[in-house]
Amino acid sequence: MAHRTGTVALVGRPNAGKSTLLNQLVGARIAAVSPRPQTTRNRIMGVVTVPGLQAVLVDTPGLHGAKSELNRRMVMAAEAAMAEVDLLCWIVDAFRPHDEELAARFAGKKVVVALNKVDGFADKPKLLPLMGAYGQNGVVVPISALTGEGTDTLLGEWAKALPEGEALYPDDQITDAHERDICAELVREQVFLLCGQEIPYVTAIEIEGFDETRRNEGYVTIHARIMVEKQSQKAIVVGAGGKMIKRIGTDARKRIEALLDAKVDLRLFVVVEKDWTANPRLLRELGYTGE
Ligand SMILES: Nc1nc2c(ncn2[C@@H]2O[C@H](COP(=O)(O)OP(=O)(O)OP(=O)(O)O)[C@@H](O)[C@H]2O)c(=O)[nH]1
Ligand SMILES: [Mg+2]
Repeated sequence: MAHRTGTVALVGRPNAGKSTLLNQLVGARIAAVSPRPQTTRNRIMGVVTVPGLQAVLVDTPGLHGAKSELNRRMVMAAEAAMAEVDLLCWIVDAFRPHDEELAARFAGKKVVVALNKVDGFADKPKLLPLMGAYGQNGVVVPISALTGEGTDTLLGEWAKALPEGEALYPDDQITDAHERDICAELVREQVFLLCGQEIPYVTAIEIEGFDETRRNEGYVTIHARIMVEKQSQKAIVVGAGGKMIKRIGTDARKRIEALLDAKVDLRLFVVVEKDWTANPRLLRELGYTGE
């Protein structure tokens, strides 16, 4: 078969496992993953290269009924990605009932359905009714984004659906995202994992400094601002005696060190920016443009 190359958007509901699949396929943590819905806020690009196929992936925010300005821009970013790609890979959670609303929305589009989280099903025949229902939208491949089960079959189905073409990226390139932006994602991920209540949804990260003058000796220094909306939220992120911010810093640093393959000095500062989630100028500065 001729070599295939094309763009694939990972789309679906919040929490279905889109970012987990991106990380699994590129073999690194470049997208934030958490048990909370609406973890992803922007499009994140990844490249998967296997014999005969190069797929340029776009991880997108989950499709949901957006209310706030930030959420509206998240959904816009997902829709913009969907309009531009060769193929949609619709990630669905095998633990949830058939999603008729999105099925109607994707009808007639070129779609491969990834029925995700099947590692949680000891009894695989139980998946058959769901596979039948989603089969109306396209080929259905049961996968586990977490373990990688089924992902080879998924790539095979993508290859069948993508156009012929030569690879566009070197085979060791996994993303075009800037390292500093991925670092911001990895800090934000820890806020999603460690902070309760509304905190993740009022937090944004800005990398203020990324000093790699000693990178060849294996050291990188990163200064990041953790932005929240109110003083009371700042108190929660800092935690009693600075405990929470310390934990966020330690856990994020480990993941950033793995990404950069260097020792990292990660310095975090928590700042209050009143109502940033509704402020168009700040949203734009933070890269939440809806594109
Ligand atoms: N058991 C199991 N859990 C999974 C699998 N894939 C994802 N998860 C879990 O599902 C949760 C959501 O995963 P994400 O990858 O953040 O989901 P997402 O679709 O990117 O979500 P948003 O960014 O909020 O739209 C996390 O707790 C993951 O660990 C899987 O194959 N098996
Ligand atoms: Mg995500």
